[in-house]
Amino acid sequence: MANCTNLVESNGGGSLYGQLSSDPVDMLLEDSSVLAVIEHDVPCANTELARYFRSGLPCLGGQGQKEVWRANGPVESGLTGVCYWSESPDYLFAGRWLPQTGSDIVRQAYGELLALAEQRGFPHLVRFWNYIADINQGTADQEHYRQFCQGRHYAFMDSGYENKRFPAATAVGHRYSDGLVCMLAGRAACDYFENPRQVSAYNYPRKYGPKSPSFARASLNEQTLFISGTASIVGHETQKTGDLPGQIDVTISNIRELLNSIRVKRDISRELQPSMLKVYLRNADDFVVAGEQIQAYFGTGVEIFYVQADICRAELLVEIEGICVL
Ligand code: 3EB
Repeated sequence: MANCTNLVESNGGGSLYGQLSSDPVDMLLEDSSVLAVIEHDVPCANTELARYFRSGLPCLGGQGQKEVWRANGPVESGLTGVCYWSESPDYLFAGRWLPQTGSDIVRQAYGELLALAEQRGFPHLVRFWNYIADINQGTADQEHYRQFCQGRHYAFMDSGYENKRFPAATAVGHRYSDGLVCMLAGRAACDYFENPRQVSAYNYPRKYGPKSPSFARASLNEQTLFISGTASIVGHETQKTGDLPGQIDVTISNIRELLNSIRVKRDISRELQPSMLKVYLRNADDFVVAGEQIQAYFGTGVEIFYVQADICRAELLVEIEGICVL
């Protein structure tokens, strides 16, 4: 491809590749090895197409506006109910639009996605990306994020998923009316990891909402580690409210500690470095300052992509997700 940066060069099994691209969507979709294109910097609205999704998140910096997930052979795609899906021999990617907010629609959407993964023979959840409309709108337990967490919790319970099988995830917000849930699932088992510095999200106390968030801090599929959206949270408490550089420091320390604990568990001697980071900033104006701080920390070996997004707790200014090849 002409205009691509690799997110995952190879995952050991060599059958899933992630890239950032500035190629036109039509050109990307002509390639039958493309599992999914997620375009940023365009409104989040139902594309009515399999393999093509829109996040609703403005781009701030980095190479290209599209995330591209590819398999190493032709993919099959289709529509089941209202879930758009595509699959390679090893992976299923599916997207389900959310025409409104609230717990019930999320429960239904997640129920459909989990059933699809089961039916098509991909029972191992790798990663979810959730793009939620007006995520911080609504007060107390009616806040859209809390309603989202409640619906997701019930769907996982309905489908018999235990905490220990929750995958990595990100849940961020935009200002468009449609929400979107994207799911990556695999045929092969994943390992799921928690962060020693953080209370597991599924054990967060009641004060954060009626049902705790259902996700793991990282999923390992073959040799690819998917790091969940990570923020300035230690234990379960937000750190450095109102202090962007402080939040970035805590977030990076959290990622470091997560990677180090995985390194020790897997008996790896070298330090683990992410190959790609995606940075979500609440305030677009913070891009230059945040970019300098994050770039200075990670240097040039890491591909970093910046988008504007609302983050699930109103006081959080930054969230960082990533990929690391073990
Ligand atoms: C946190 O650690 C920050 O609800 O799916 C990060 C990643 C966050 C995923 C989710 C939420 C989610 O609680 C927020």
